[in-house]
Amino acid sequence: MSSQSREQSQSPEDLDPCLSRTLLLLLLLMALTSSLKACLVSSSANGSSVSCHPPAKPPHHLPANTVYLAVEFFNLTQLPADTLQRTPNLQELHLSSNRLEKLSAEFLLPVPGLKVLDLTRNALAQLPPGLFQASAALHTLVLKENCLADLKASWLKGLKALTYLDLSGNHLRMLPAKLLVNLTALQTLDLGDNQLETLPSDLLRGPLCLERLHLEGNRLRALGEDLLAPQPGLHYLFLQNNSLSEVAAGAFRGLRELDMLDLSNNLLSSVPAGLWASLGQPARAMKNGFDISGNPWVCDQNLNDLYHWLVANNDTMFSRKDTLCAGPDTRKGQMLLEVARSQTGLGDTAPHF
Ligand SMILES: *[C@@H]1O[C@H](CO)[C@@H](O)[C@H](O)[C@H]1NC(C)=O
Ligand SMILES: *[C@@H]1O[C@H](CO)[C@@H](O)[C@H](O)[C@H]1NC(C)=O
Ligand SMILES: *[C@@H]1O[C@H](CO)[C@@H](O)[C@H](O)[C@H]1NC(C)=O
Ligand SMILES: *[C@@H]1O[C@H](CO)[C@@H](O)[C@H](O)[C@H]1NC(C)=O
Ligand SMILES: CC(=O)N[C@H]1CO[C@H](CO)[C@@H](O)[C@@H]1O
Repeated sequence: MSSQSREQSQSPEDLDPCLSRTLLLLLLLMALTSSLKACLVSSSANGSSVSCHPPAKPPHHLPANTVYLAVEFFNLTQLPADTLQRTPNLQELHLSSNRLEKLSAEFLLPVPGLKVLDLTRNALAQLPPGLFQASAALHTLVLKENCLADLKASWLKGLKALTYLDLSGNHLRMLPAKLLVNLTALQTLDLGDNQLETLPSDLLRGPLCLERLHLEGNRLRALGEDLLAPQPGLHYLFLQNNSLSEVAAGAFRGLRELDMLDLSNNLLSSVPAGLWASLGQPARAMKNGFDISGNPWVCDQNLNDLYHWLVANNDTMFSRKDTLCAGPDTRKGQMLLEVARSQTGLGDTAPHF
């Protein structure tokens, strides 16, 4: 059997398909590697989409009808000044994961129809004033994970249609009061993972209907009465991972639409009575949940108002097991919700003060 099969495998009739299979594989491999070295270009009725990632080389020539351009993961420190000169129809530009330090003020002038600009993970420490003077169509601007430390309101001039602004993961310590004053269409603002210690109290005057506000991962210590007042339509509010120890009694007063609130990992030991009145049951269901875990709650009678609110809203409470009392000594380590149940007469055991 074995000698026969060896004989067979050496016969010319069997060598042929074997060789051609190897050749085919080789050709396929060559085609694959060469296609990896070129940008992907696809066309549709709307125009061309060009997508470049290493090991391809950044593109030299772009089709004049390019509507979508991605040049990502190249570590480019700069772009040729005329990059967009011959692509007047461009709608989306994705430049994430390069090392861009600067953009010229004229960079976006040739592309007034641009709707999306993604500059995630670059090295921008500032933007040139006037960058967006012709960007009246831009609705999404992502500047996440750059080196912005000090914003100027004038940088954003011209962004009449902006609905989504992501400034997370920068080095922001302060914000100018009028930063958003003309961004009337803004729906999502992400300021998470910066170094903000305070916010201008009128920061949110400007947008007519903000829906999502990300402030998590900063160094905020207090939340005042005024900040959120101009945004009664807010649906999502993220304040986790700050240093909040004080929240004003009226801080959430206007928020009649809130579906989600994250206050976890702060320094709250108590909150004023009345804070929760406009949130959750019976006013409305905070349907996407709330999280107050990771705070050093002092579970005494000062939390009575919170106890009642918690019991009424227990269905959408996140991280119950991590929402614990840090004091007084007799309650240390107990679950806040259990204490709330016992204090409102709903628990199995009802130790009173
Ligand atoms: C073409 O543009 C229209 C309108 O902007 C859009 O709805 C459609 O999805 C686009 N088609 C492609 C293939 O990008
Ligand atoms: C970009 O830099 C990263 C980190 O230094 C490196 O891992 C990656 O290979 C670089 N990419 C290119 C295309 O040079
Ligand atoms: C807002 O718009 C007004 C009116 O067009 C203009 O005078 C002002 O400079 C703008 N402010 C900012 C910060 O863009
Ligand atoms: C909060 O901070 C912790 C520790 O610094 C981190 O592990 C976690 O991912 C952060 N969570 C959010 C939601 O930012
Ligand atoms: C999920 C959950 O525990 N829901 C409870 C909320 O509180 C009411 C009344 O106290 C209970 O009936 C629910 O089961």
